[in-house]
Amino acid sequence: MTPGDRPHVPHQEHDGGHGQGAEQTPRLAPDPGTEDELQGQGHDQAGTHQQQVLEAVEISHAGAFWPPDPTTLDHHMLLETIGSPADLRRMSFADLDRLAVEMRSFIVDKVTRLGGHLGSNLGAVEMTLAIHRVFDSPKDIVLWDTGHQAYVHKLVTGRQAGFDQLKQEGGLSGYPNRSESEHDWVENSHASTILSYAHGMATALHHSGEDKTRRIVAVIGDGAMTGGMAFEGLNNLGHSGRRVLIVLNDNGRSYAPTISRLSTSISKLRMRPGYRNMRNRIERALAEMGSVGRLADAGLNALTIAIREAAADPIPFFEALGVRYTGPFDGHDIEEMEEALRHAASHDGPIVVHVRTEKGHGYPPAVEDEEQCLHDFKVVSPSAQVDAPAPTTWTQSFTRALLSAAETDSKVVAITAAMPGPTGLLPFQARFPDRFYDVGIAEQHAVTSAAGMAMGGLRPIVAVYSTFFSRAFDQANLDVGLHGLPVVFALDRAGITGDDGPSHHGVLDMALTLAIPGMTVLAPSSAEELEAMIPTALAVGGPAVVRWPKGEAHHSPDGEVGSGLNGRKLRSGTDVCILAIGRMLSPSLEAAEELAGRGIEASVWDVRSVKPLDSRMLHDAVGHPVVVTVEDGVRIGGAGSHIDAALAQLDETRPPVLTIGTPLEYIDQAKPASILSRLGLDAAGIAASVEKAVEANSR
Ligand SMILES: Cc1ncc(C[n+]2csc(CCOP(=O)(O)OP(=O)(O)O)c2C)c(N)n1
Repeated sequence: MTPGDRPHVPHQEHDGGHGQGAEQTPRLAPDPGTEDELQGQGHDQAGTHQQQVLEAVEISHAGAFWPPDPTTLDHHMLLETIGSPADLRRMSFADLDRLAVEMRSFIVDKVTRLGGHLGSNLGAVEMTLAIHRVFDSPKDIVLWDTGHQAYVHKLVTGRQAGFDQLKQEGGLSGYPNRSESEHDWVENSHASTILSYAHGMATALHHSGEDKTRRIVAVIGDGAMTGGMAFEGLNNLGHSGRRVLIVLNDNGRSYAPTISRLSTSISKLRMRPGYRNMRNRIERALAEMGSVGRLADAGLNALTIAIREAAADPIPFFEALGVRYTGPFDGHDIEEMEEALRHAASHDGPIVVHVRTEKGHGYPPAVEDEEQCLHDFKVVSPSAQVDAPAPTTWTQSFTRALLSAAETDSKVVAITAAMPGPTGLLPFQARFPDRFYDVGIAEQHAVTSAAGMAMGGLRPIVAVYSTFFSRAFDQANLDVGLHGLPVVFALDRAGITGDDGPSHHGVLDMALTLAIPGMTVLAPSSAEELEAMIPTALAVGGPAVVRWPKGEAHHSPDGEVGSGLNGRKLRSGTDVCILAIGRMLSPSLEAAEELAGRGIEASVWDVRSVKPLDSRMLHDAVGHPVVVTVEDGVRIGGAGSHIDAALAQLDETRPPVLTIGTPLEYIDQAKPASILSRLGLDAAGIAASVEKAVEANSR
């Protein structure tokens, strides 16, 4: 298979691979339990999944490295010898454990200096090493769901040097990236897609006849497993019988503890040694029976199901779908992982290898971070004064507005798709635990669930990043919009977000939400405006969006805010009317100042409500010789196009309208300021565009 423009990968075999010279039988654990224990376990579902996962398998502390041993912190001797996965296969298990320590110290060092995903990567070290020893990438295809946990994969595939530019402009991506390596297949960051990719690639291998010689390994976290697409992919894999090995990396967490009964049930079942040993004994007996045993192996799943049913166990979810299950295994024990993977690799069909890991493993600041295990690490700007109070973020303003709305109206509830911390909902959760809903990484479900809540009389606020809202467009359009339901979408990280690259920019929400009939669309230009707009959005009585950018909030230039759905004029001039959307007000005002110095007098409006538009503002705009709209989302189909259409309706002979926004292209990672400047969306760029438009019109 050569998907897309992928170079064809030669199919050489290697000694350490799953296909040749590899031990095929599972390692058998000592037998401390009996079948009676299997019967005798309680079925209490209480307690968090995280606790149960932690209890399910005794995890190894190999690879723990903090406080650092100076001999390993300063020198990455083994790491320096790793240029490709083949180098791992020459190493002893003792050296691999030491390599894991080196990798952790390397990752902590780079990520704490440059920012990036930390806890997720520290937890995936041994698992990744085992995968790359057992499978022969890129002949075998290793796929990462979300892709935020692939740093070790990058280290193993010859990209150590790139870590000095991790997530920087022109530097190493924080996710797999096809232009970086032939070992990367998917450029992702949106969760729960990998089983679908895996199914598709397995189907392609089937068509090309390569499915007997090449394996597909799909790594997915327990958090990502909560997404609808993951279930759809699993269902299809089980039904089609495609040969895919799924590594379920179960650390019990998304950012916060994972919202999933599925993993909880499985962990409870597997923690019973009786079950595990029984299955191992059956498998061992079948292996000893040779070809007869292989035939009988086909019946093992049915037998397993029967055993579980007899024990009134939780529904064997995977196997009911036709996906074989093995585990759980200690994801920090490379040897155990390898044996589990080799064994699973011999299965001719879809199989889950359930691996238990600890998020942040080996680094106490991450392990002990209850909020999100240092899921991602943000570097504080060196220019920030140590003693100065941290500046208010847009998210913090939202939190304040949300709390205040919830105090006023007991029907206000808040919903997150597995991101309570980043979307600012934790204080709400603490204050109103019964009105807080984390639905898992399930944006589509979140939105339709909100529709149901609104039908039942609640006032749901769905707090979601702009980029992840795209997932739920259909639900917002039909399940909320078509029914005219009062659901408020609180879209954080709208606009250019920066170092997470093309998949994380929030440049589509404006175009998407404006296309939904009856949707009110609000864009605050400041923290104060944001706080004013949440009650406005709740008051419109139908679907409404409030969208704001990432990072430090702007403040209202004159300390004032607008009201309701009105625009607000901040500056008057006769040469041009600038209609600024949301955060673009600030650079637009600066641009107007610059233009005044060049003899061009501009009116500037803070549009505030992009839909409906303030008719006073539209009438004022058409009275100028030129109108310019400025937004930080896609120009085509965005707020500017919408305003242009409204002006055309108002006055057929309207003045020329210049729409400034982001281009229809995938925008690479870089600091937001650098991207905005490149796109002409900073004050200087806006001033230059406006000046050109005014000059062109006066010719
Ligand atoms: C569709 C979507 N929604 C939200 C996110 C934000 N997000 C990134 S990683 C993550 C948690 C993933 O948890 P898990 O898959 O268990 O991986 P872990 O980090 O725990 O290893 C979330 C919610 C996302 N990437 N994609």
